[in-house]
Amino acid sequence: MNAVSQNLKGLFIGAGFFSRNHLNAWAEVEGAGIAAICDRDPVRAEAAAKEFGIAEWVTDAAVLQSGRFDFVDICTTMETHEALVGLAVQAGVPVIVQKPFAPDIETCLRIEANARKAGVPVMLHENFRFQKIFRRLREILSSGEIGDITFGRLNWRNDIDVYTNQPYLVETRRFMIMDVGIHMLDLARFLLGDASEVSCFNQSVKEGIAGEDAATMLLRHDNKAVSVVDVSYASHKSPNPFPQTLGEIEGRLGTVEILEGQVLRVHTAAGRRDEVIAEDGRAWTAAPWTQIQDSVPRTQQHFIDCLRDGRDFETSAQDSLKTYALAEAAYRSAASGRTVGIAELLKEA
Ligand code: NAD
Ligand code: 89V
Repeated sequence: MNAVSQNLKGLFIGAGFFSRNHLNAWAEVEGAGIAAICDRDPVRAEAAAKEFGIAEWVTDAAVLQSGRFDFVDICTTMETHEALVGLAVQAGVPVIVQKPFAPDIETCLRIEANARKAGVPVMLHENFRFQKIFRRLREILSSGEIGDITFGRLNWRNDIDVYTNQPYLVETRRFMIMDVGIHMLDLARFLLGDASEVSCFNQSVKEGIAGEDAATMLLRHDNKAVSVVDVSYASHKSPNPFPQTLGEIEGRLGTVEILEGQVLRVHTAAGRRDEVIAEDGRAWTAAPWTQIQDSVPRTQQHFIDCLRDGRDFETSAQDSLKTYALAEAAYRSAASGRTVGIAELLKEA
């Protein structure tokens, strides 16, 4: 039962494919609860309200104007985000909004500027950095055990049938970089620091899709580290490594490999050790999605904790502009064959 807490009351928008993970997670989050669910499809809205014990269901997000909500969780696809975040900003309601923020950097800049000018906090629900394995990897890197970071490789390559659950991806022109590349670019910034230049090659491998389903990006980070970020839904391996991000981070004193089975393999002069990151073991998670599902309560708890304490979100809209500028630079690099800097893109605000 989703007992709406005596604390912050939320509106949830978007009872589609991924919403179950958000709604299961909200039942765990301390200090907040979902008071109403909105979907433009009344059948979906009513069914989700019934399944998750949510008192009210509606089909029009204009309910944000009612003054009854302390926050809104927007779990819809990217082309709807400017309008829905705009409604929340107009109503002065803080927002957590699913990735991708918006299809292009211009729209991301517009949404962020509108919210900032109104003083309404907006967080991107970008949950890969909230996966347990990457929280632990960040701790190891911050400890200095492998020294200053010099190189990183992050890859997400599999052939999961993503199209059955998310059919809109077949028609999405900016597909792989915006769907999964954005997770990798945020991870690259989280693990290696901000980046300022991108070179990218895109591929469209699967027949009949509108956009790219594979992308290989080379990043130059501000600390002079270099990273290779590659993503593909057209890579055939058995067992299928979905939804694991694999790779390695190299430093002046050692390396941490990110291996299958959620293993961090730490190599230093002192020797080599494996850290196996265990899943949380929730009743509502299930293979192969568990690694992603476990990150959702952690992401949403971060949003609520920061909201209550008045702290900046790790993935605030303002900070995330640097991730979306990297995605925009990747598309412009793939189209032009040039390396593209993000400074010029962020200046377009
Ligand atoms: P979906 O299309 O299955 O569901 C979206 C729902 O929102 C639909 O039911 C639709 O009717 C509703 N909707 C759209 N516009 C609306 C509006 N203006 N008012 C009310 N309802 C509206 O989408 P999905 O597959 O659940 O994905 C949603 C978002 O989550 C996407 O941006 C996707 O990239 C992201 N996603 C993230 C993760 C992750 O966090 N790791 C995983 C999968 C999907
Ligand atoms: O996480 C996501 O954004 C989904 C995926 C299939 C990668 O899990 O699209």
